Amino acid sequence: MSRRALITGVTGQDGSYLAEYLLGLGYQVWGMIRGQANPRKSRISRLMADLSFVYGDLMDQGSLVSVVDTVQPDEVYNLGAISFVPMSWQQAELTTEVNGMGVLRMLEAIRIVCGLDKSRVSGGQIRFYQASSSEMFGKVAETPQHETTLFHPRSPYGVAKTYGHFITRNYRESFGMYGVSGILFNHESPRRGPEFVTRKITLAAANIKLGRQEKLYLGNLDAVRDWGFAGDYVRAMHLMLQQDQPTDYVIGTGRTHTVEQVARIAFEAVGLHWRDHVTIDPGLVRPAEVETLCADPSRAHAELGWAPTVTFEHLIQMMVESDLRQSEQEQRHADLALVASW
Ligand code: NDP
Ligand code: GDR
Repeated sequence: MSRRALITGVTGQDGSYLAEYLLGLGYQVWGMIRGQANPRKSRISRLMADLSFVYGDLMDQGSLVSVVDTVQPDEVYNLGAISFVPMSWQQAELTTEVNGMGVLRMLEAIRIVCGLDKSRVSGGQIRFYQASSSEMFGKVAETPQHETTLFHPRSPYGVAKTYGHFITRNYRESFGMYGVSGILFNHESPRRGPEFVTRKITLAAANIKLGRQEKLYLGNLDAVRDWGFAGDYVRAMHLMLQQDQPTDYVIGTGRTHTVEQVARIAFEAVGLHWRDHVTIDPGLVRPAEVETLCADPSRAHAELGWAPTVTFEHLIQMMVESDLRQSEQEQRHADLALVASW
């Protein structure tokens, strides 16, 4: 019988790549969706026929028990979150509830469905993956960051993720649960939300090239990140749940670039110079910034055999090309609509 995976956050960037990847491996994949107008189909439209859906929300304990009971998964991937860091200052309590308490609720749902029976929980019947984040390192204690680097989160998002990280470890230590946290560094793709800096820049480069946007407003151009390709990172999530012993892993490329370098490469890809189009907006600078992040993924290399396949330059070019295609298509539709209205 094929294995069953439950994914929260299936409508997000990572959820869509993970669902695709697991379907390719022959899994039965269930996506947890929430709210009235869901699923948001933009990222998973091609997978709709192959996915199954269950309704639940990380804010609602009862719904999670029902979801786990219905799906009876072998593996649970908890990717659902409020993932945009600036929003976490505007909605700190909600972010804490979803990103922090939501993890506890899902762990409890697994425990309840397993009948609070320690042997069933620890017997590997349900393996749990928690989407932890390099944002937990925040004001970094050392560079590069590895699995034992001290955490110093700088946003309500990072603080909530740190709770989720430790409660996952605690359930592993308390109940013998197979629960792991992937401490993932920034990963991007053409499916990245337009609010995140790489996609904001690649979309703007495409739109400016096509005359559909005038300026690009950015915050801290000096921020340093370790950016990789989301498609590579979901392979690591799956590998983490296939090990004999559960443990946490740092996933990143070990290479860093600045926001300014993203802008330079993206605008060069459309034959423009970023300085001619970018304006600094101090309002986009965060109350407490994470200045620099760089992964040490050596444990993942050694134990999971995982390595990234897409370089930073290729990633940004891939995103610009996709945004050019999308922007051209939107322009054609707008032109057709104009003609039709004459
Ligand atoms: P996205 O923002 O693209 O997706 C977030 C998902 O969470 C959406 O599917 C959203 O569903 C869902 N969600 C939001 N609130 C709830 C809720 N209350 N209950 C259930 N689901 C909810 O994020 P990514 O795909 O980029 O990231 C996936 C996970 O990995 C997140 O937890 C993120 O914090 C973490 N992470 C991401 C990194 C990255 O660089 N991308 C790096 C490190 C960690 P809906 O469609 O209903 O809004
Ligand atoms: P991040 O990603 O906060 O690292 O969180 P984001 O792309 O939002 O910011 C990266 C860096 O770029 C700087 N920056 C800007 N950011 C945005 N969004 N918009 C701007 O205009 C801008 N100008 C400069 C930021 O200050 C920051 O330093 C992402 C999310 O996916 C999290 O969910 C995840 O946990 C972490 O990555 C790892």
